[in-house]
Amino acid sequence: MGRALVVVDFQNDFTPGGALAVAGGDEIAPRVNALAASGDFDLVVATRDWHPADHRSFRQQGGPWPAHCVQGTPGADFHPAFDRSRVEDVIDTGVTADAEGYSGFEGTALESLLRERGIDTLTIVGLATDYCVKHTALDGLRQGFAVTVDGAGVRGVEVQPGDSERALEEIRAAGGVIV
Ligand code: VGL
Ligand code: ZN
Repeated sequence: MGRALVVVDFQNDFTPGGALAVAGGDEIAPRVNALAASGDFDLVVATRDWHPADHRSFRQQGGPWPAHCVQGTPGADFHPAFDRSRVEDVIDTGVTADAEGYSGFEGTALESLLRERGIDTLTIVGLATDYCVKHTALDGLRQGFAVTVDGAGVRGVEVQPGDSERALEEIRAAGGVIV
């Protein structure tokens, strides 16, 4: 009956100045760090968007996004304000050219890691509300985890205004809790 904190893609390219900047993406740091240090979690894991240079989601390959989070580049590094001292595992997503990888569960060891550690309850924070946070939360719910998304610990890309609110609504409709 364990609880995990899942910090999604808190990386330079998703924060102001980055290739796919999320407005206010850096502002989540105090909340993320406080949750990680709270002692409320049996496990803290971080996901990382970790793409090859020819990833299919990039515009030069016909995808929707500017090149971002290219493996080994500064943009793919965790944001410097993210205190990773409590992070036990890092889960990389979208690591091959044709893997979309919006969800931390897609093609990764995240589910088996959580099961091994007896985790049944997830709190999710990070970037971006309307993409990787949303897909990670929905997959977690599908796999039977109780899922809470912490509103102060997430920010969205908002390709269309209202995308983040709609994403949170979808998570709620699927059984998640937004606090
Ligand atoms: C993300 C767009 C592209 C995210 C990742 O982390 O939400 N969004 N790749
Ligand atoms: Zn990506």
